[in-house]
Amino acid sequence: MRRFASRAAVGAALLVASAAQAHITLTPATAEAGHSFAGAFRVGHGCAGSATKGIRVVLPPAVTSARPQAKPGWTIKVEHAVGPEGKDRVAAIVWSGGLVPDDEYDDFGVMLGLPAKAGPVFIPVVQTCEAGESRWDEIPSPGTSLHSLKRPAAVVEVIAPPPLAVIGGIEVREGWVRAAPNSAPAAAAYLVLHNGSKQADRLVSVSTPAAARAELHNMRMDGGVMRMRALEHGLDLPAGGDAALAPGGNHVMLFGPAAPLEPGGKVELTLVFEHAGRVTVTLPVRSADDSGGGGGEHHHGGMR
Ligand SMILES: [Cu+2]
Repeated sequence: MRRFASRAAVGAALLVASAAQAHITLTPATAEAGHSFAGAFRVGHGCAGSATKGIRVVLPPAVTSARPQAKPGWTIKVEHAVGPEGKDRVAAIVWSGGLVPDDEYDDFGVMLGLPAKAGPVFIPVVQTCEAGESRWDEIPSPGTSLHSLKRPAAVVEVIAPPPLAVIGGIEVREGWVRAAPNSAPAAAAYLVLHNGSKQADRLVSVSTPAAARAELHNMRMDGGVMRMRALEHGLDLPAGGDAALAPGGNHVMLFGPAAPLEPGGKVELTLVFEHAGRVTVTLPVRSADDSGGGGGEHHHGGMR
């Protein structure tokens, strides 16, 4: 993927520079929106000279999933809580039973589901030492810097990736195709469109070499049953507005995939706009677990 120093990336770099002075940090300090994050809490030193014997990380509800990496010599405890919409979520992870001398550092690995929206995610950490503890739980209020804090929480900056394509003022973002097993008759593709121009536009049609046919669909509840329909008139894109093709709502349906859609694969999708013209984007194939932002259920059974 093409990368450049967006304003968000520069902001993140500043944040990273300041976070590097904190004593428990998340590494890497940035994550791309819409992907799961694999990283570690880095313990740089003990508590005022005393060796570290455990850490407890407290995950905010913005973290949609969390899985610690096994760590030889350490015991890991995962604490659950009831999250948004009554779903079970991981509220805290505790590592104990090991020892990190004050003059050494160590990493505590995690895989986290992060929000799809760009911005910092602060994760408080309590560091327990042979003598005493340190609570890294300060979160800067908007507009203030981490520098001003004595005991800053760990932070990862979620960065919006650059658009997949820009045509006539329309940005194509956050595109992906849900992996589908070999036998699946159809698969779904998602993306977000932002119309930065002053003229309303419309996504008229889609096509792909990866499937026999591609259609714009919508999905809605009808008497307790989820139903899908082709969007006969395409998808409206108001001037200055967004249109999302996302799990549980509007989507691109790929009928008759030419080859199995496996995670790590790519799908070319051509979008035709009424005014802006046509543009081809390459979308990654991902499993539903790696869709970021929690996603929604999307079943293709019961289509009519
Ligand atoms: Cu559909």
